[in-house]
Order: sequence, then C-alpha cells, then structure tokens
Amino acid sequence: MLKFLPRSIFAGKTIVSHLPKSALQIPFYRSMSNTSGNEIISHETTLDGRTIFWEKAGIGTHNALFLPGAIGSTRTDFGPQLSKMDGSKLSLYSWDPSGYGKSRPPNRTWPDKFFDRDAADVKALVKDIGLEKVSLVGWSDGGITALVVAVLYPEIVDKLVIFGANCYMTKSDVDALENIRDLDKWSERMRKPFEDVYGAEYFRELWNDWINAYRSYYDNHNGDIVKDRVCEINKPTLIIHGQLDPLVPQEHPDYLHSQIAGSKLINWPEAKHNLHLRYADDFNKLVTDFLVNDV
Ligand code: TYC
Repeated sequence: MLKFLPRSIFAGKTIVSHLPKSALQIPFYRSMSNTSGNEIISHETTLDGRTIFWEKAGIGTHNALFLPGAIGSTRTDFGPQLSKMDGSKLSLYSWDPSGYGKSRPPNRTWPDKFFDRDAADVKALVKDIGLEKVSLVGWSDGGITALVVAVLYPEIVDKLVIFGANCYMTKSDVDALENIRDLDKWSERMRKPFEDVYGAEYFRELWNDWINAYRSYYDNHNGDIVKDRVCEINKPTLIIHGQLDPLVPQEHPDYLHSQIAGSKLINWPEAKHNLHLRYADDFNKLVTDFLVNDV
C-alpha cells in the first residue's frame, strides 16, 4: 500500500532558496551566494517507507514536472529551469527519484524494468502533491520515465517534453554504455558533481548498478524499454534532440517522432546531451511556448 506523509525537511522547516544567475551551468549547491529568480521550496514525502524529495517553484496555472536523468536530482539537472522559467505562468515541480539525490533513505533498489517502478512513483507523487494532471518534462532517463508514465498512466499526463531520451536499446547503445562504465576514465570535472551529492563510494555503487540495470533491458528484454507502446501516446508531445549528443543517436528521436502521433521534433544541430543546461534560456523559452502557448 502506498503511504504518503507529506512533510517538510530539516527539522520541520520548509526550505526556501534562490538560484544565482551564475549557477546556470553548475550544480546549484556549489554556489548559493546571490539571490535571483524563482523561489524554490523543498518538500519531502514518504512513499512505502521510502523518502521522496521534491521541489516547487512558481505559482502559474500550468503544472510541469521535470524528471532528472540517471543518478540525477532536481538541482543538478534542472537548476536553470526551476530558477528561471516563468513562475507566473508555470508551477515548476521536480523530484529526486527513489535512491537518488535527497530521496534517501533507503538507497536505490533496482527491480527488473526499473523505469516501471519510477513511473509508478511519479504517479503516486503527483497524487500526493494534489495534482490531477501534469506536463512531464523528461531528460534522458527522465524522458524514458515520462514515456512510461504516458503509456501506463495517461490520465495524469497533460503534455510531454522529451529530450536526450530513447525507448529501446541497440547493440551500439550498449557499446556506448560500456564505454562510460569505468569511472577512472572520467575526468575529475565530470565526476565531481556526482561525488558532491553522493560521496565517492555510493556514487561508484550507483553508477555500476545503473549500468547493469539499464543494460538488462538489452540483455533480458530484447532492448525493449517501452518501444512497442509509445505509439499509444496521444498527448501533445515535443521531442528535442541535440544532434551532437554522443549518447543518443538520431534514430531514437526519429523513432519517437514516427510513433507518437502529432508529435513535434526539434533537432538542435549544435547541441549535445545537456542542451537544457548549455542553452538554458533558449530551451526554457521553447518549452514555455509549447506548454503554455501551444507554439
Ligand atoms: N539515459 C542516460 C542518462 O539518463 C544517458 C544515456 C543514454 C547513457 C543512452 C547511455 O546508451 C545510453 N544520463
């Protein structure tokens, strides 16, 4: 049974914070000096005994829930969105998936088809927050989770924005995955944001477990994450693809575009996987126009 007990964190206090403009491309927690942008309010909920951390910024009538990528969290993955998107038009929500970021304890578990568990958690969280419907804005693994939510729980989904995401895995995707497995080959600059959130040891464990759980879709499910069912999605959908993305080849956004009726695909020639951080202002405008103005 799902049991939600909404409560704020840190000795019963709601956390209010602001993102500085200088935080555009660096994780929020590294720089908190200046104050500008939306007020961000942090919350904690309990789901089946598990901590779920989520945040809200803005007071607009359109609800958008931002879903982070693998091992990601609200502030590391969506700082420039929570702080800078128009909070008079949008209510901006984001969460740390179970076992990631501040959604601990417990540590992350990896059931078979873990995206289905995350999708069920999204549904339960949306209900707990008291929302009937949200638009889902999902990056990478968060984009996959958004697709699964749209297939399994369409009743809670308004619109979809999907970027850096795929809904199946090929052999070359697995090869690309194995290329990034060895953390000792990562630069210090790439490792540091994760180590700051998790500590070196838990980050190593999470990373290894994520790679194994993710590639099990290839090894045990013919690479099918939600491939055969994305054609059922009938929500207004915007797909964005950075054409220099080293992790997600063009065939993935093309497939999603071909399967989701009425979807719009924006190919961004100079962008990579982190397009929403690198080109935050352009991304924010694009997404706001799609969510609020239907452009
Ligand atoms: N989905 C991963 C994330 O959330 C990125 C990724 C995509 C990694 C495809 C490997 O084959 C891959 N960051």
